[in-house]
Amino acid sequence: MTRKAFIYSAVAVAAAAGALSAATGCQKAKASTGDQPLNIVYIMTDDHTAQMMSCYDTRHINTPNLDRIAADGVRFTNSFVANSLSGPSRACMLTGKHSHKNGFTDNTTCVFDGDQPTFPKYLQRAGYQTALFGKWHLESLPQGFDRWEIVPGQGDYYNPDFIVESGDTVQVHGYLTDLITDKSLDWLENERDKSKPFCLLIHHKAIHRNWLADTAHLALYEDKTFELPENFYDDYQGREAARAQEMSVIKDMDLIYDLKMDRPDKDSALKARYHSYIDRMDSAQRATYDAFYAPIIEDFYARDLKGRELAEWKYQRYMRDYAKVVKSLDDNVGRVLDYLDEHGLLDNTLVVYTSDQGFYMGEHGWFDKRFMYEESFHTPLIMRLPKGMDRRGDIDQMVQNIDYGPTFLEIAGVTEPNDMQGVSLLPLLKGENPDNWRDALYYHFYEYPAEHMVKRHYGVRDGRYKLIHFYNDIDKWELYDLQEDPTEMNNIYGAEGTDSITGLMMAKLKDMQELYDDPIRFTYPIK
Ligand code: SGN
Ligand code: CA
Repeated sequence: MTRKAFIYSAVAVAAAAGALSAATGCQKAKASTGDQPLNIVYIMTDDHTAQMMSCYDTRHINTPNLDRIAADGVRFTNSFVANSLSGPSRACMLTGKHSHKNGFTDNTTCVFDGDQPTFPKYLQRAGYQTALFGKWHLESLPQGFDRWEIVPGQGDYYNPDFIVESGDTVQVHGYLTDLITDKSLDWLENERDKSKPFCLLIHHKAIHRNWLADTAHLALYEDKTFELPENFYDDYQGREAARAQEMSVIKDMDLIYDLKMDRPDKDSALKARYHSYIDRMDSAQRATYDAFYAPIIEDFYARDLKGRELAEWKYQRYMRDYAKVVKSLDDNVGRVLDYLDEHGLLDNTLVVYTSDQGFYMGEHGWFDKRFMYEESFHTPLIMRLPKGMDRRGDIDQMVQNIDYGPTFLEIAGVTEPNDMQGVSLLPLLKGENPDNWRDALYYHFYEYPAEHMVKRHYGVRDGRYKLIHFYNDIDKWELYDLQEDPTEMNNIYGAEGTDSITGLMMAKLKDMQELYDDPIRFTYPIK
């Protein structure tokens, strides 16, 4: 294959022009759907992946309340993030911009510049009451909210601390998913100015590592055997960056911290961290917790599992813990829906449920996220629609978390000019099928070297193909045909017969990097 022969094709140029007109917000500034401005309830969870929501995937667990949202509205089947990590995703969502534009590229080195424009600030200026409860993870304090309470950093599942507006930290007794919901409902009922429209952001820590379930749900799923992904024992052939990661269920899951096999005579790298979390429990919580795990721990060490038996035992425990944490989340989403219903707010409120990114549930043998591969590039996105938005069922257009801000602004009728890079989804919610919808998405991940050791990469995905470039201390390209190889096991970059599609995808990538003005770009044509 002669790389210099790649042609910057007319097709790709035309596609880029379409993406540009969409990205500059050509549909902006239409009025909202009715006379009264719509309320927005935005529920964002952490690391909740579509494989663990029954409205997307029925193999593993039931999530009846999440399914209610999808049933009364829409399910996006091609919903993605721009940078699959918590802080970066939150910054993209708030600003409507890719990471290089909002400045928050990774969790470890960045502090969010809270002075920059965000959708809550625009809504507030337009007369909305704005509030935020839960995980924030942007290092600087929130701006643009009439009311907020956040957890420090990742937050704690048990008896967590909250940072309140005075800057003080207050410990609250209970389980975090319940508490975030309690605070949100209390604001809706007792604190907001009911004469104004509102935008409420409910940001859960769940289902983040290390998947500590509410004691009330510990017994769930213990009899269930979860189906093992077919590529659980992936050997990463032809994918050097995938081989280099440290997020393997087999190798990197900590027996104590992740899998709770704690015993005084056992040690592990993350045992101290585990104790810093479970030591927050009060004596009643701890007694229930210890009583549940004691027989599992004894059985585990007595069996002395090895090889695939040990690997699959780890996978089953991981799946069970994650599923138990989802149970609290689903119940609490149900509480919010019930409140809105009982108070006559559903007809006039858009309810959004999404996550800061997707997650691996053993696919490629992994937990965690970060890669541009499908499971973590995707994020679930379902919306319960108010009166006047008639679309129901699946929306298949490619959407990204930079689109949420433009959507909320258009819904609120905000016409103030802004330089957001996302596109309003409102036409899709109204049942329109814009023919200039974007035909490709851009992705860029930066956090390396860091935990889990996923190398820096950027890439482009269209409806069929995905091209990824891993860079920094590596220079490797990967190309996937998602139609032929949906689990991305076969990197066809450089394979015979792929020259023209590689050229087309390179051209799309170049267009995207120009369109979004990313200062980190590959040199084209490749030397
Ligand atoms: C923590 C976790 C990681 C996880 C990051 C980022 N380690 O550092 O496993 O990838 O958060 O997650 S832990 O030992 O502290 O649990 S993110 O969703 O917040 O970006
Ligand atoms: Ca996350």
